[in-house]
Amino acid sequence: MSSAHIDTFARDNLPPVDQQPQFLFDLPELQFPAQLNCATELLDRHITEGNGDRTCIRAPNLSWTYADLQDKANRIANVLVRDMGVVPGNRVLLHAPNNPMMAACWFAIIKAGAIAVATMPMLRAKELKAVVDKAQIRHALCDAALAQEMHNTAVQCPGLQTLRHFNDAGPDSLEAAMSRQSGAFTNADTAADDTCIIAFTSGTTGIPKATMHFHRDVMAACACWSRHVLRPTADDVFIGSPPLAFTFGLGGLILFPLSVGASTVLLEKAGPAQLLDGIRDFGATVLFTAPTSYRTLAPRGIELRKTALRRCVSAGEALPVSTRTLWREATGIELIDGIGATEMLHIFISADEAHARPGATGRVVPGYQACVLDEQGQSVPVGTVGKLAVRGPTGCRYLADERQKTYVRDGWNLTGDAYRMDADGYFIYQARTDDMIVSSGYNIAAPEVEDALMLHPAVAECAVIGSPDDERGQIVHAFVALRAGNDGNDVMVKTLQDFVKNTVAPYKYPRAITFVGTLPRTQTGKLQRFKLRDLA
Ligand code: 3UK
Repeated sequence: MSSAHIDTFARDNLPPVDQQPQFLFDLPELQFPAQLNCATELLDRHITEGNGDRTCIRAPNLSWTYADLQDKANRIANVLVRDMGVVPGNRVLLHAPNNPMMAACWFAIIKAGAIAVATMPMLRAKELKAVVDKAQIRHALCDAALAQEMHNTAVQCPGLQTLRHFNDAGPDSLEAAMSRQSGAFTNADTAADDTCIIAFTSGTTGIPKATMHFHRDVMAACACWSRHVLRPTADDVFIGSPPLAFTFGLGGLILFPLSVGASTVLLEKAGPAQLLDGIRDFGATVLFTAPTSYRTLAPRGIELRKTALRRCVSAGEALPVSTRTLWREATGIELIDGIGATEMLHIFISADEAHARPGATGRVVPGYQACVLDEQGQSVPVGTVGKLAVRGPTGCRYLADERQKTYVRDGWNLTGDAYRMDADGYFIYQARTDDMIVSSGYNIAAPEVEDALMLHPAVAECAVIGSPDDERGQIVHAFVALRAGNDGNDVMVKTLQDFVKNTVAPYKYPRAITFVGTLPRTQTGKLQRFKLRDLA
């Protein structure tokens, strides 16, 4: 393999070989050529194969064919290389809400052999600066709507040399520069193991970590979970809420639809109301969003049944049985649950609608191996709770980070999740390993208590943590958001406590209950239990 990177920063900062996970390429679809540019496979290939006229990206008042997207991406790639001085291996910051121009910029960066570092639109200058510093970024493409925060960042980051704004009509805009460039571009001849994206972990705690993924990793995600579990066709229309800066969104809204020549709907705002409108107006067939969003959308089941929606994917956090049932009863669609991680790029344990088992995330995705380990790193018997370990064609490569040694042990990726596996190879989620509550010597998984509470009709959302307690070490403490029309009083506390005692083993009941209006969540829809710990 010969690297196309002139700037060798990514390769220089890979974890030492002995700290990297073991990679598996057993499947025939994982035999990648030495030179591989994933933009050629995902985008240009369709034009070469005569499908340039097919719809690729849709958004309110906009529709681009594959040829349109290629033209935009090529022009931007020319701007990057000729105007901005980007060379292969440079990192390019991409800051925008999900929209067509952001997708075009993403492809332009990959085509140029540079490394896309996408960031969530809500990030503030302080957080953006941390990204720029960590990935040593000199070039940025930013949506004009986020110009103010980008400006505040640039002021604090002298290393940031070039910046262009898009979705902007001004004379200095990216669009103006694009109009002066050709729509032809020869993609950088990158090695399959050249880094093409640096993804920051959304993180529910602590300092964000930067993960590096290669061109072949991007294609592997398409070849494994998407090809074997989702099985989309060229006629599918994808839609969803996760930001493209979150690899769940990148896969679900760009990589997987484009890998099969399907189309994707990009929405800047994708709350339940916008999703519902989008599903109806664009005839979406495949939906990607988080469990909480399925709960909010479920009451609109009658309208959803009239749409073309056929596949619904849930990831990001554990899917409660009650949410799976709620969605099935409301829409007639069985959810596809899947656990993925930024470190692994995408989903590695999942089940399609025909194989879904309530309470289980699913079975290991073709191309991956998974097992459950004890504290000593030994495999535990079927049914025993332990640490989830996975390996496959993708895996954890933190950029210059000591935490590599914690995530990867003996070639296995340790995701930080407690799981048990049943005799049929289904993996049953328990908790994040740090969300296991130990009360009077009992191990209690926070999500199990949450699932029980969620079954009560008065409960809209809830979160459970272990609060320090002199007598018991920790006690189960629930934070509950009630549905409209219910009062958070002592009677309700007693009602919910009794309800949990009757649903799961009584020792798991929440000894403390705090009523809240909403629960703290990350931009990717993940519960921030650490914020509740501060509160408690
Ligand atoms: C948790 C789940 C139970 C789990 C992600 C799909 O969430 C993604 O990546 P992150 O790096 O977080 C990883 C952690 O989130 N988790 C995710 N999905 C599930 N827990 N059931 C699930 N279905 O703790 C995991 O370790 O933000 C998800 C695809 C790409 C992703 N990056």
